[in-house]
Formats: sequence, structure tokens, C-alpha cells
Amino acid sequence: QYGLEKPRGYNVSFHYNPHVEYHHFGSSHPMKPWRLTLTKQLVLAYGLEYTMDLYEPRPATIDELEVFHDREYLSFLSQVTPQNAKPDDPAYLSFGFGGESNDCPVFDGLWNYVSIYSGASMSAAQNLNNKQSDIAINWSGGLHHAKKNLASGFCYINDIVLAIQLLLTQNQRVLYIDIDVHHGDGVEAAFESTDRVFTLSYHKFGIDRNGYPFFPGTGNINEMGPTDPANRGKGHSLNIPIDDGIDDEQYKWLFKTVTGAVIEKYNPTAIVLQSGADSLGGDRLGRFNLNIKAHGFCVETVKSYGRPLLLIGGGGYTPRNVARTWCHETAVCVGTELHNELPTHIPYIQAFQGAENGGGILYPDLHNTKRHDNLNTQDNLHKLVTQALENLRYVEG
Ligand code: ZLS
Ligand code: CA
Ligand code: ZN
Repeated sequence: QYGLEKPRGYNVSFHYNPHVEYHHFGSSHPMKPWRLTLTKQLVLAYGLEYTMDLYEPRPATIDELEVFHDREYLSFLSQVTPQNAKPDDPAYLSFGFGGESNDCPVFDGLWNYVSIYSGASMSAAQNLNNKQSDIAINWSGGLHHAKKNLASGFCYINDIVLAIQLLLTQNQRVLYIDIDVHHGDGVEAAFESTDRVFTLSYHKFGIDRNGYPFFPGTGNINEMGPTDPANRGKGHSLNIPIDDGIDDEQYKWLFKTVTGAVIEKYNPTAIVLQSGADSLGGDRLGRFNLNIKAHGFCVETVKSYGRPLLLIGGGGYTPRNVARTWCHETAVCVGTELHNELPTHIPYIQAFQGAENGGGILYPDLHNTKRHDNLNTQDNLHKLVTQALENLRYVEG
């Protein structure tokens, strides 16, 4: 009140159980838990561990997971192994395992893996609830496709839903934002009948030349949750469908305009940001053309609203760039800038060196790895924003 208050720093907590790293989906599978090792190495090499509270959370228990998931699904998931799995067992297929796409394989240590990443998201949510931190980070979470009785799109347990359920014990309104290149369908579905959670997902949407929709095929602009006026969840989902090749300036404008409008209108008391790194340029599965700092701009924007923030990972299939992005975003949270030259004493430094791996710097130009022409015109994006803002008519703060 005397004009002398010092700028308020943020208390950041980092929730990470290193045992998550040692799990493998299979050699050809794009999801590589090893990207988390790379992320951790960068975070440590820049000394960011001294600027945050570090936690090594315990794995979640089956009872904790049952708050969202069905008992039968959990008991199957907790018992299935590559040795005892029967791919022609109807339960196996009905719970989303194997199948034609084999997106969700049964691998060694599967139950360990899912309980570790879920435990970390729950520990992060609890830290926000206890006011021990302003921003809590779990890069191993963000598995947004899992349903209560179904594994889908590399996701077995929906740690985001579990974390939001914890936040709801202390918050009247929680905003969920999802910048993974895929639609956050599992989180949207879990909270479709409540107005206490608003879900906002930005993603690639459309049919490919081969006739397949981009996974999971949902999330058009007109999908706003239930249509029944008696349903409290009506209008409490917003989907932003985007075409291939969107660039930094377009995405930043879109994100800032739409997210800003949602935050101002809904006025959440806590925010969860799924920061999937498959929206970067050069991602093995993604279609967008974003650079690391444009992706990080989303974290900066959300942070600037000063609400308790749970920051979680998600997709990201070019591991060196996933690590760069999540390290950068960790620095954004604690409020420091990192030098572009990577510290040389990092284990696995080779993963970042050489022209094809980003030349030993933190912020390589990912436009150089562009494989997707930009199909988003300014005109399309303006129409999209107009429609998005119109979709907020059912929202009250
Ligand atoms: O959001 O596109 C699909 C499903 C199919 C089934 C039919 N076949 C012919 C095409 C593929 C529709 N699945 C996606 C899932 C993407 C999940 C994203 C998760 C997240 O980032 C959050 C963590 C998909 N895209 C690419 C693959 N699956 C995929 C690529 C390569 C392989 C290897 C392993 C397994 C089988 C061969 C696989 C899946
Ligand atoms: Ca998304
Ligand atoms: Zn994704």
C-alpha cells in the first residue's frame, strides 16, 4: 500500500517420480517415457531445481483411482501382463487394449507406470489445495483420452480427471485448458454434466487424404457439451478445431483471445493446463508448426491471470523438443530466462546436438522442420474466434 511491495514471486512445485522413466510401450510405439528423462536432465542442467520445491510422489492406489474409474476396469488393468494377456478375451478388447491400432499395448510394468503418473498429478493437485504452491507441475501426466472404463490413445488412467476431482473439493469452478494437438475428449466427457468444470481444447480437427479423421475425431466448434437445457453442463465445453500448419503468430493470437475471454467470463478459482508438446513443429504425430516460445506463450498467458495452476504434460513425440519445451515452460513458471546455449555437461547431450537434433541449443527454429503447409487463413481463424466467443453465451462466472 506504500508502493513498495516487491514483485510477488510464484511458489512452484515439481512433482516427479523417476521410476516412470523405465517403462516402454514397445520399440515402434511413438510414446516414449524416456522423454521425461531428457526433460529432467535439462531442468537439472539449468539449475531450475533450486528454484522450486521438489516432490517424489508415491504411486496412486487402486482406491484412489476408483474415484473416477470403474472397479472392473481397474482390476483388469492391475492384473494384466504381456504374459497372461489373452488378446481374444472380450474384456481385453472392450477395455481398449491391443486391437487393430494397438495404440494401448499391454507392456511390462503397465500398472506401475499408470499409478506413478497418476500419483504425481494427484500430489500436484493436493499441493495447490494446501496452498503449498501457486503452480504445481507434473510433466509425466496429462493422459487426456482415458475414459472411466476404457484405455484410448496411449492413455490408460485419466490423471487429469482425478486431479480436477481433488481441486473441486476446494474450488467452485475449475478451468481445464488443453493445448495438446489432440482433442481432450476424456476430460471433456468426464465433466460434461457439471458447470463446475469448463473444458477448453485446441486441436487439429479434420479428415485426411486417406479418409481417416485425425484422432480422436471429435472436437468440432459446435460441440459444446450437452444440449439439454436441464443439464448444468450445457455450454461448458469449448472446442477450437484447427487445420494443419498453424504458425506462431496465429496460434498465439487465437490462444490469447479465446482463453482470455473464457477466463474473464467463467472466472475460475483454479486452472489446469495440459501442455502436450505434440503441437510443436516437427512433431512425429502432430500437424502444427509452433516454435517452443510460442508454445510457452500459452503457459505465460495462463500464469499471468494469477490463479492456482496445475501444469501437466501430455503428448509429444519428438523427445528432444518435448524436453526443450517443458524445460522452457518450467523456467516460465519460476520466472527465469534460460540461455540458448545448452549447458555442456548434460547427460544425453548428444540427443540435442548435430544439425538434425537442434544444434546444441535450447531454442532451435522448428519451422525448419516443417512438413505441413499452413492451411489456416486469417479469414478462417477470425470466423473461428467469432463462433468461439458466441459459444460462451451459456457461461456465468
Ligand atoms: O493425445 O489414429 C489412431 C487410431 C487408428 C486406428 C486405425 N488405424 C488404421 C489408424 C490409427 C485410429 N490413433 C492415434 C492415437 C493418438 C494418441 C495421442 C495421445 C495424446 O498425445 C495424449 C498422450 C495414433 N496416432 C499415431 C498412432 N496412433 C500410432 C503410430 C505408430 C504406432 C506403432 C505402435 C502403435 C502401432 C504401431 C502405433 C500407433
Ligand atoms: Ca488439445
Ligand atoms: Zn496428443
